Amino acid sequence: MTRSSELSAVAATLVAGGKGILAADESIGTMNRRLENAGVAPTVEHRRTYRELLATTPGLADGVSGIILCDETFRQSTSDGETFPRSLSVRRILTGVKVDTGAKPLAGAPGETVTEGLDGLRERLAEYRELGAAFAKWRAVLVIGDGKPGFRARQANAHAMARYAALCQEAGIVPIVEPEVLMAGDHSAAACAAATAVTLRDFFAELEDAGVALDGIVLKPNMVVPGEDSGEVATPDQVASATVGTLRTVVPAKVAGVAFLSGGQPAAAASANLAAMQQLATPWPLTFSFGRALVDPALAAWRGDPEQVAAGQRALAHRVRCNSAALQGVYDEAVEDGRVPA
Ligand code: 5MM
Repeated sequence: MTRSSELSAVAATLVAGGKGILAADESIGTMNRRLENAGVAPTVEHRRTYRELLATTPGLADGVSGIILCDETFRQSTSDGETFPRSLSVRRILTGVKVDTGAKPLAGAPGETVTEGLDGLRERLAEYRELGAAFAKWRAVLVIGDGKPGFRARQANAHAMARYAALCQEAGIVPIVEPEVLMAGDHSAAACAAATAVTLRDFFAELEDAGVALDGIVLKPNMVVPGEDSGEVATPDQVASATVGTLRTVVPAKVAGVAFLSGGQPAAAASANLAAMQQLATPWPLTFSFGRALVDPALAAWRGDPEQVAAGQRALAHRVRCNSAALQGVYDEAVEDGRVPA
């Protein structure tokens, strides 16, 4: 298999078969805050135990094609002494790794950020691949309001993203390209659609200029939703139509697949929106790459109690079942309430 066909095969595997991606790559600071909010001491061992709970959930591979880890977890081991990548491989789950080093204030663009992490990336990617990474993730963060996302933030982030994606493909790793337009704010769904469209347009221009093979990437965008403080309510059909309508205008058909982030939406809303999108025609498979909408119920059920590991795993398995049902067109209230198996 040539390197480019290997990349497109891995990208296709990530988005196919009624499966999606679990984003468990919170940076240490974010993970610590989430643990503390759940009443769990923010220690290395608790971060490891929590990720082991997620990764070893029985039946996870039925609905999850890949898990994104942060560097810390990637290098840790599960209780049986296997590294996380090896443990996932045994479970038929691909390992991904977040390779950016976070969003930092962008000079000349007050209130906006640029995601960093290009220094030494070629060497880091070679090591990640050697240790079992099949795919990687880089997240750019764009905000809406007062002329934002502005040209400088879009341009700087798009350029960095394209350099990251090209380096990944050179290393034989599928890049997940995540330009997240945040839900934070009181903007309308129409403003979100406009910001998402202009952002994606800039990102794809840079990806193409950098020679990135689009059939060897997975796009991880936000859904088109109203700002969380807008008071506007959008039904799943409205979210689906606005999201798919926006993506169809700017995302090339060659892209291997689209795996949405949840962005802070309630878990059930994210599933309902994903289900509604499956009813619309698109040139790419649409799936999930949720973080909070998959793991928040598991963290709340576990709360650091060794006696509640199974409860945490049941909570994650339920969310995975709901989202897998959404992909297969069989998601409804009964599935959400756990009254019928999907
Ligand atoms: C899991 O969170 C990811 C890493 O975030 P930080 O580096 O800021 O800690 C994040 O990139 C995540 O993959 C996406 O935001 C999608 O997560 P949600 O919760 O929005 O689905």
